[in-house]
Amino acid sequence: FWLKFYEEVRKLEQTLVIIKPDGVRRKLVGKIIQRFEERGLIIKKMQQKTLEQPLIREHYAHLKDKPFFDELVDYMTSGPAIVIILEQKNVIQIVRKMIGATNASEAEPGTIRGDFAIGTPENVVHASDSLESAEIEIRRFFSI
Ligand code: IDP
Repeated sequence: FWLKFYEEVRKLEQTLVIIKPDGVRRKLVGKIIQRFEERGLIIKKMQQKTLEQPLIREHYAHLKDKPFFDELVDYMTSGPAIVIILEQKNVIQIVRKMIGATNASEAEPGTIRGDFAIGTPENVVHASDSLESAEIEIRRFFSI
């Protein structure tokens, strides 16, 4: 029993999700969280906070040379966001599929962006895209 239990627990993965300021402003928090719960994903931590500029500049450092970088930083720091750690088997890939493509025009209906987003940078949610970035982002946004 214990060996099986240990093996099941070991397979669990965690990802970092952010309901971005437009999602909070538009009161979509309940609907978005409901989707994750209905899918069977476990909320390990959840906190509302207004994200600080240096944190967001670090988080989006890979985009710092893009023409929309300043607009992106202003948007992400424009009001309260909800940061969430979700846990489940294969949760990183599952949540990336659930949020849909970055650009609203390419996001499939049924995905969070496909149902709620109209453009960029305001695309409602963020989710980690790999095991490596999930670990970094969980530490970054929860300082653990
Ligand atoms: P992701 O959020 O789907 O992982 P990234 O390419 O890492 O996609 O982009 C990060 C965020 O930057 C996007 O979620 C969006 O808010 C913003 N963004 C991406 N491309 C554009 C753009 O062409 N114009 C404005 N904002 C953009």
